[in-house]
Amino acid sequence: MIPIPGVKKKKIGVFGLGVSGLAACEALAASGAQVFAWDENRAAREKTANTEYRAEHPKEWPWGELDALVLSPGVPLTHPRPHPIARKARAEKVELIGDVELFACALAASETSPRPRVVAVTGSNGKSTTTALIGHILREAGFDVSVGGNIGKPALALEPPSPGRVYVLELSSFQLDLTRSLRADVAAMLNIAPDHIDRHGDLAGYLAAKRRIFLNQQAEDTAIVGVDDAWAQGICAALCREGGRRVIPVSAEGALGRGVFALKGKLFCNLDGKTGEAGDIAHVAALKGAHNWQNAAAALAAATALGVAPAVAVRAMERFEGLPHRLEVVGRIGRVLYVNDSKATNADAAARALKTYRDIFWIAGGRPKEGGVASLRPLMDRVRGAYLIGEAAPLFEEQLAGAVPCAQCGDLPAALARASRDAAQSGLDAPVVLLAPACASYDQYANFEKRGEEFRRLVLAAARAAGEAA
Ligand code: UMA
Repeated sequence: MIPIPGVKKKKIGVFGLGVSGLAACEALAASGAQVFAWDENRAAREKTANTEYRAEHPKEWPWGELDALVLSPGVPLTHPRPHPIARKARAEKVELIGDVELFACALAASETSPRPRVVAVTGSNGKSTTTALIGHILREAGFDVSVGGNIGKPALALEPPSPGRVYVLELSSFQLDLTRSLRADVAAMLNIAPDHIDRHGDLAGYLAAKRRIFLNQQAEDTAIVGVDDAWAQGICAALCREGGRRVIPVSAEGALGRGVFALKGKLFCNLDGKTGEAGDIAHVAALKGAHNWQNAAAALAAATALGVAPAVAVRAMERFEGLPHRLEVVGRIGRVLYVNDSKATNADAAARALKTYRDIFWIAGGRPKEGGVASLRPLMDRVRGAYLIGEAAPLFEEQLAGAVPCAQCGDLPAALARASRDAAQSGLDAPVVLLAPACASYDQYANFEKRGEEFRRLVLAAARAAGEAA
């Protein structure tokens, strides 16, 4: 847990008692603050029953004396409309912050020497893999590393600052919206695809939130920016114009005059006027696909910014095992390969998964995002059948009509059974049953992890029944 200096005897509200809210309560209380906590969900409130921050309705809070309100990232700040608690805080002139802001303040106040450093990663897709990969490379290179943020472990639940420690944080646009003091020694923005527009109002709002990752950077800091989409290119150009930090462009689509790039799985660095090959990751199972090469290029740029030799970083990548729910190879039954990409919660992420394989029996659906899967029609030559589930199923069938045979399956177990049967009977050499929903999970699951876990559990049970080791 990270102690937070300067909050002793301060009165601080915490709204939302999920993992990040509870970590904030814990860190604030342990640092001497008086915490006022609440969550709209009774079960979440009950978790505070035997603590010094026992949940108390905000109507009872001493609003006039509150120094700040820590809002969970899932609580609407501005859109589709501000949550009443955010409106109340603004009316009472109480500052709204997130757990990452408390982390940033704690780090800024830390007297640890040499000071701990922060690598922060954002982007629409690939940020968890890149965050984990950077953590893995730095650990293998001998750094004392602590990995957290949106990837799962809340920033305030990480180990306290120690000399030379490197914090590698995945930051979502929701978290960045609630953070103003973070100074990232290395900040990476991988790519932009319209996502979470409902929460940011429009694309401009989403871009503005993402750009906050570069706030407070200084001359010796590094900004790493993916330049494979027009929006991120715009941000890269603006950062270069602004000056004040080192900017490293990264790409997986072509050679760069300056920057770090991947060509067919080979990684190259050109940071000092000459291009050098850092190594080849085409054979690394956990980094399959062009999108992962972009992640790897960004991770290589981050590692070199902290002084790791490019060849050392690439050797570490070869031992990277990947993350669950991100193109996770669950196993094989007969000739059929099963891949869990439950984290593909939007069309852009699903496109990356579809581009990685051929002869795909594709399970998609859930709660649809704006635009649905219309943009995926050009990839349907790789897909043998689409097995549709959840609220999105009728819309997706309409959008994919004529491009691929679609089956309305209702839920994941039914879709998996049907896709497995069709894949096994297809006579193809290497069919792939791929869960890449292009949707949020909330219509049928608590989160994308639960959805991916059910897929994995069902596949492993089927493998056992078939007498295979998966
Ligand atoms: N709540 C309310 N009222 C609301 C909304 C939420 O009371 O209007 C309460 C809920 O009842 C619940 C709590 O707030 O008890 C949930 O909080 P939360 O979902 O905002 O967050 P945490 O459990 O603290 O998890 C958050 C991130 N969640 C979100 O951003 C939605 C986690 O990212 C992150 O791993 C965790 O902090 C640790 O940093 C998840 C995520 O889905 C994986 N992120 C999005 C994404 O990746 O696309 C941004």
